[in-house]
Amino acid sequence: MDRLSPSTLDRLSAGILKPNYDRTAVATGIIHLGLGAFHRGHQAVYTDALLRDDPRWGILGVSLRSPDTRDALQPQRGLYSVTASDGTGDQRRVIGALTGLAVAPEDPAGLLARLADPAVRIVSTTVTEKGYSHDPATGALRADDPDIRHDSLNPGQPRSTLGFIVGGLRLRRQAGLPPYTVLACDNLPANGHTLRGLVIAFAELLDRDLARWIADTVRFPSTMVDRIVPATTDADRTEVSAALGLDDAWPVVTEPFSQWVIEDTFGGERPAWDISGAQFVHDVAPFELMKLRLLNGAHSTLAYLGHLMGCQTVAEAMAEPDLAGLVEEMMREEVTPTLPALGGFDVTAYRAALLQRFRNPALKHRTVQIAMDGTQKLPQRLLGTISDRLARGLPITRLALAVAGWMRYVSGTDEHGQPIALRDPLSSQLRALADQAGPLANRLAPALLSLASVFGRELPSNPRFAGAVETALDSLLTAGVRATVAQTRRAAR
Ligand code: CS2
Repeated sequence: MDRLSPSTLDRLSAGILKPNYDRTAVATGIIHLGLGAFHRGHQAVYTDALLRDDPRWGILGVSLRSPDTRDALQPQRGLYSVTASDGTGDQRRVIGALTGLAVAPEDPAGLLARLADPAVRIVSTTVTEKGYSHDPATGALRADDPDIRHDSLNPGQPRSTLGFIVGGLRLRRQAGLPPYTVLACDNLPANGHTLRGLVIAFAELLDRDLARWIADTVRFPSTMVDRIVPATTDADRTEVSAALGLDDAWPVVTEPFSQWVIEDTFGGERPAWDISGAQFVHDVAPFELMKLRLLNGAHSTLAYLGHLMGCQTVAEAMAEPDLAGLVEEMMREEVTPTLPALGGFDVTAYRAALLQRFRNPALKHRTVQIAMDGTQKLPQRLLGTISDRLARGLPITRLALAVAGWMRYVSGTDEHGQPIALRDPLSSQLRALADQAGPLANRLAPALLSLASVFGRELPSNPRFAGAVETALDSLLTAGVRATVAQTRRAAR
């Protein structure tokens, strides 16, 4: 089969949308750090839809680690397909928004030079939670992070997200150019505000005047991003290529739903992403809190408890009646009352739509993918909700089980004694704590709660929280996951 590329686009199967603009006229106005499936299935799609009207916003897609995406997409000159599937039908579209592909470690100085190009007015990020070199419990910079240490000593050859963002701004300031707007697109609370604090803290390690210039001139709008985009599998490649009639080495397979809410505080011109369906608002916080706590909180709960029950995918976890019931009740009874009111927004319909999205049989979203990096995800997904409820004297039964599910998961073996492969930046620390504590809840729970970068200092010393988590973990370890989920549902009613 021929490869998808500009010269084969005419041979695409009928019914597949393709770029409706002249790609050779598209300039690079955005540099995106973190060229994963999520960016390609979300922000790049919104951008693709406006390039015919405004070709200034092509995207240079940068991978910060692996060359895999560049290697797959370079022969396709950046073209790839996005398939949106709800289980009954597929919509396919070829995206042409990537004007270039780069692998940062191959030429860090070259990337800094690109960042200094005045035509680039936005630098966006999807580098996952752990890509911000911060302490998830507090949002503070981890100055002892090896990449941060390296970048503060070698600012001309950075490795980290912060090193590149600050390095590019430094060159622009030296050249007397205006800065770019920095657009965080990861699932972090107040992601723009958090990234701003980290960028300034890192810049302070290099040059106080630069840090002040950044604080005074650079804009960091916060965003709420939402689309479920599982990692691409070989089966996806085969199926998509057959449907396209052309070989696509790295297609994106996702759901029809997509949402992007952006704080409208750009430093200069910005793409009219609202024309392609994004929402520019004054304050993203209520949208962000709702999404992180309802969608991502439920996702992590389904991932840990579901994986322990033997479910490979979110859809399989949703087919477990007690688990699906527990998650629905947790969202309705425990999470929703902590959310600020969003005028005119129907949160009941939002929850129902989420459960429907989780059931999407076409997605095959693996529980292990969502379970990874739990230490970076728990604070904004579950612990913030728990703190809010404790402060109001409200019960946390189901949320505590979700946290205990994470503890059971990171303890290292499943109910059949099989090892669970842990993927987390703190995995060696987790393993050591779990090994030392052994499989006893009254040792394992306090050991894991001592991780201040995840739980902070206040929460673990709250006896209601510590007690609820330990009780749930004890039940998971002694009665098993299935029985505990069913029992917790009854107890929480
Ligand atoms: C998921 C998210 O992998 C995960 O942890 O919870 O990537 C989720 O699919 C997206 O946030 C949906 O917008």
